[in-house]
Amino acid sequence: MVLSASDKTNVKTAFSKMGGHAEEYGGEALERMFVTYPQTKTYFPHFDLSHGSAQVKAHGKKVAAALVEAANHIDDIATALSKLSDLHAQKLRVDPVNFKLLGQCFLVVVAIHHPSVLTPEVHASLDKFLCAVGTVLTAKYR
Ligand code: HNI
Repeated sequence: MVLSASDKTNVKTAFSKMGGHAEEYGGEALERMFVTYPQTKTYFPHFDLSHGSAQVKAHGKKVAAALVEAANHIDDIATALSKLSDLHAQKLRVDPVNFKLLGQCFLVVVAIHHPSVLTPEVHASLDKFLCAVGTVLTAKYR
């Protein structure tokens, strides 16, 4: 998954337009993932997954912060997310298909809140970026 120079610019611009809202978008993306793809709930048996759950919001903040961190270190996402990669591979062992599902939900949330940001080009760049993040978080599975 090679991001071109314009992909990198598109991703950084998109996150800067999201501004401080990225954190709540993380929670919205998680809620959509749990509702639309209920099999993803199996990884969170210890969470309250009901609408408006404080746990989901708090977790969404963490996920979004990791995405912002990755966008800020877009030339070396593997190093930026190294600890998270260890966690997802060694402890959580989330099936890689689920990263695609969360990525799609995040794109939908961006589309809803920022329709003008999500041109086809930016959509494609964000999709590549989210795939790259998923690849990093599943890279150490063995
Ligand atoms: Ni994920 C924990 C980031 C995809 C299941 N995950 C985290 C944490 C971050 C994070 C940050 C908190 C780590 C910590 O507390 O130190 N996760 C990300 C990112 C993506 C992602 C950036 C992809 C964009 N995680 C997924 C997916 C699933 C998933 C697709 C399962 C469907 N993650 C988890 C679970 C935890 C978790 C489970 C532990 C939650 C807890 O607090 O118990």
